[in-house]
Amino acid sequence: MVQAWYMDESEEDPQLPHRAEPSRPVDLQQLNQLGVLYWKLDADKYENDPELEKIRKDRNYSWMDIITICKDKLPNYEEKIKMFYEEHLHLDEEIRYILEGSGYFDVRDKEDKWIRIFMEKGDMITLPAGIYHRFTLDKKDYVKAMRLFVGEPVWKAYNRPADHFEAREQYVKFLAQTA
Ligand code: KMT
Ligand code: NI
Repeated sequence: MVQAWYMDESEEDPQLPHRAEPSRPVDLQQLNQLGVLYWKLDADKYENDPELEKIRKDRNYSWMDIITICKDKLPNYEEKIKMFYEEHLHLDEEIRYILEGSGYFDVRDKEDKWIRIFMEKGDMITLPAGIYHRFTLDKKDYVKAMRLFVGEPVWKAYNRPADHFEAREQYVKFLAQTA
């Protein structure tokens, strides 16, 4: 089961859960309506997993690498952490599969409210092109994730506002035609 919820408005440490009170959980159907896809896999067998291979084949996720995000392992850690948490979009899907550790992906809903998605070992997610989002580690300060891409990766992030891009316009249209 995906673990997601609406966030509170507090300006406190972003690495805290920030669950709205009273709690407003978000289910997979709500995420799907935002164009967010989610799978639960067995991360212990990521090197040889027919389920993962099927997803990659079906969705053309031909490219992949593995990134470890923690102070000691990621070059320019502080700078990257800051970038990840700036609200931004990409012109392509953002696809992540958590192999170890955990973190939060935050996405904007249709009313521009933040939904926080807790991602831990075995969780795989696709954020659609054009969705405003951000990422932070949680208080455990560690994640190892597979990054996938359709063809050669483009890491370029456009911080909000970035509404004039075709990918954004397409995404806004997509939102308008789902329930
Ligand atoms: C991104 O683009 O936000 C990242 O690669 C960081 C998250 S990977 C768990
Ligand atoms: Ni991103």
